Amino acid sequence: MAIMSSFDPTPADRFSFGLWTVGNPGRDPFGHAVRPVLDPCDIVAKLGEIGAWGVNLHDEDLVPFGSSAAERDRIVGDFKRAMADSGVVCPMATTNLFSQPIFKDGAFTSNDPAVRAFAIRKTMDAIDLGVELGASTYVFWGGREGAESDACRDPRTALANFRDAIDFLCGYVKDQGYDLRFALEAKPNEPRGDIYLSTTGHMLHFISTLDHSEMVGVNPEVAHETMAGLSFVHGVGQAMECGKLFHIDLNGQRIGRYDQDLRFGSEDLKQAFLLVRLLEGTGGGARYDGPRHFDAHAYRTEDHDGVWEFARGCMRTYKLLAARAAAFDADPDVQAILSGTTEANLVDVGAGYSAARGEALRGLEIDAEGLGAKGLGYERLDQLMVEHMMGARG
Ligand code: GLT
Ligand code: MN
Ligand code: MN
Repeated sequence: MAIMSSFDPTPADRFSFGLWTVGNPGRDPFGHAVRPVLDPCDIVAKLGEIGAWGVNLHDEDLVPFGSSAAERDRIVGDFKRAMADSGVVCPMATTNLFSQPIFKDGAFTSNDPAVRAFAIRKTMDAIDLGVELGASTYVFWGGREGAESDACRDPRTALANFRDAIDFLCGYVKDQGYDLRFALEAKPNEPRGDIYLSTTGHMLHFISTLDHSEMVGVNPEVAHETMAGLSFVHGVGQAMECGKLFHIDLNGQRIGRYDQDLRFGSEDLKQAFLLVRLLEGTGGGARYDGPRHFDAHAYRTEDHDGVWEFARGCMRTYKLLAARAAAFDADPDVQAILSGTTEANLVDVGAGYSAARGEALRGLEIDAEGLGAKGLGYERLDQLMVEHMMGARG
């Protein structure tokens, strides 16, 4: 029997993969599929075997578009048996609102009310499917909700229609009595020239305008914020700070490229380290306790063995980084540098303005020149981080 290393995944790690990720046959805009399409039941069995906890899906990943009610029930029945046999659960589901030609100019934001109605109705059915499989998070990625020529639509109208759709669907979930939360996923572009609500920050504000904002959070993706050249760690931190990190899409991405969806940690290892440190809470603050979902796929060079190598790699890298983050934060040299950075306010600004506190601030003796001249030790801190990541310490 193979000896388990502590970096081998177990269901307790809450790692999940979409059917569309490990099931990706390697098609791209320039080339055909390079791997046979896998049966969803076989994917679930294999995920269980390699230590994954969950499987996520779009409606159409499981039930082909246009299936009859009887076909749907048979397919879903088989899939539920495969889940039960493997012990793999379905924590998240979503709707495919981008593949069918009807969605070529958007779904919830289409100018055509018949397209918008079709999209909402499709989502209601897909929510039923997700709940039937046990999902507690429902993702909305509006891949086609955008434009190439902005002359086609006032962006304010698009946002109003998007809001109406989400409000309506929140109402549906409540009316059905489902225990389900929504997670909105931002992306700046691709497949549209520009996509509405392009970053996690845009999403967070949009959520505050919803009728049932308490049941809606975000599903940030590494690749999507990185494409825009933004700090993923800052976006995730903002979502965590306001209690809105409901789900997360982990993968690898280089700035300035198309949406690469690479193996987690395979690019920008330092950002990946800082992200895992934030999610695991080793540097302080609450730990994220939701699913660790890998929205990524194997290189097009791979056969199915390579796909499972890819999946193991995502999970092992996460656990390796978590261990490295814990060692970094336990390092006394790191603590010595960080100890001066988070002291309490000299006057209790968090308690709000009062004339007395304003006066107290004015009365403080502050050595502006001395503070400006003081070195902060961040070069050493960053080098310590690099050395921990490379296994040279701890
Ligand atoms: C699609 C997209 C992902 C989304 C998925 C959910 S589908 O693969 O690139 O980022 O998370 O709809
Ligand atoms: Mn994603
Ligand atoms: Mn992506």
